[in-house]
Amino acid sequence: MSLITLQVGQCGNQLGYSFFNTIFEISSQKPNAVNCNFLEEVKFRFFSDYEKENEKNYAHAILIDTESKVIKEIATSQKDVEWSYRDDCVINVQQLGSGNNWAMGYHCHGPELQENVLNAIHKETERCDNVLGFLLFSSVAGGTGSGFGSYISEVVQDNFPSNSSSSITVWPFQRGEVSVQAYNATLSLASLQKSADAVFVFENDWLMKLCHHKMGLKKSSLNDLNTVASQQLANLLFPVENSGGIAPVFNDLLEHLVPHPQFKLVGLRSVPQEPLTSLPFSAYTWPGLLRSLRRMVLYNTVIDEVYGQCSSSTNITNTPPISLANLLVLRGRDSEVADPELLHKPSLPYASWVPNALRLKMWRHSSPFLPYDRTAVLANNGQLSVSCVNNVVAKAWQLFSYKAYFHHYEQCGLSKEEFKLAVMNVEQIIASYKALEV
Ligand SMILES: Nc1nc2c(ncn2[C@@H]2O[C@H](COP(=O)(O)OP(=O)(O)OP(=O)(O)O)[C@@H](O)[C@H]2O)c(=O)[nH]1
Ligand SMILES: [Mg+2]
Repeated sequence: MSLITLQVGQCGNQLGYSFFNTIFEISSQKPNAVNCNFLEEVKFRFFSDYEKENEKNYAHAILIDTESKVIKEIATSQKDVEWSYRDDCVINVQQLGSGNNWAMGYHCHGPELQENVLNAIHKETERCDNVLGFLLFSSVAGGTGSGFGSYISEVVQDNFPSNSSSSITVWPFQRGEVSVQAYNATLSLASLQKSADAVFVFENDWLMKLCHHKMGLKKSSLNDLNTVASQQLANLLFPVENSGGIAPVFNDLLEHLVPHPQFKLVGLRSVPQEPLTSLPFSAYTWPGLLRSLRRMVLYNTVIDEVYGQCSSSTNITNTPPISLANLLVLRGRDSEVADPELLHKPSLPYASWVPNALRLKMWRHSSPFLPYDRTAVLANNGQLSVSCVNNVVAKAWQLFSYKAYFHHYEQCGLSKEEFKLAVMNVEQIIASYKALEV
């Protein structure tokens, strides 16, 4: 039962590479009696079996870019690791990228490269016993990851309708380096909302904050941001146990987290957050970790700062964010005795139409994650992830009202009507989240 990853554009490829490194490193730990099955299962979910003749495990991944630099760099650093991407899983046109232009990625490179990408995906699916679903890694700010990524997501939906597909999207720094990032992000989300089953939102500003805190770094590189995001994602996607029978899998996760197709935005929060160097002096308890997560949801922050000091000013409604669904994954010692209801004490606000029994699910595994005794990651679908979308669409509309840079998009085949429709669709997503009531 495997997940196939599609890495698109610079960010998609760099984050994807970091993700596979994280998984491989963890799954290659020395097994003991408790975790040997778990480690095998982790590897099996993301890598092929060990191939003796090549002395490698191969990642279930397709690499896609419209310029060569990043994929070349990955190929070079691959020489030092024990896993690899397959040569026939690389779709790399030697061009100059998509120039931070969603329309170039979507309307030009998309149709041109669709067949190559589809062939590579078909080959990879044939190498897997059973495909659980697709994960599409990309940034929404550039041209290739956002535009070509949107196109591929639609192609996957059309060609593999019985498989789930989720988008792992990186949201740009608010004071971003790409002047048209608001156009690209708006167009991407409008497309992904239709083609993906869930859109996991990783905001670069939040990741940066986590790096300062978790790694104790004053200045973080994109690589550091990717490590933090990869660890959160791996923690969520690794196998879990179920005492009562069949263990839940990826599609159960999506089914729980996305109770209605208008609401697909999922954000992650995780604890503990201390730098590794502080670990010997830390004693985490499940009640303490769950209370931390609860505060992070309540105050809409990624760091559990001192109680009550973080305002909910980043929230779209200036009140505690309302959730539709939470999935809590606990890993490590005594996870079977942790009480998930601690997350609800006192209660977190939920949308009134979600029945009590479907609001919070908890999954667990006794194997610890990384060097932590106990970890918890919370996947939340709710108002938590909407502020970044709200900011972006407002900026996109402002740019459009000045017709700023829009001719570049028109040259690549995007009409004003198509753009206005995308803005309307994204505004509709925001309005739906804003209208949630407890
Ligand atoms: N977290 C993270 N963000 C990245 C990384 N690389 C680029 N970004 C962000 O992604 C956005 C730019 O998108 P890219 O992925 O570089 O663009 P692209 O998809 O290659 O598209 P073109 O270069 O225009 O063809 C900016 O907001 C960057 O901050 C990365 O490795 N990690
Ligand atoms: Mg690029």
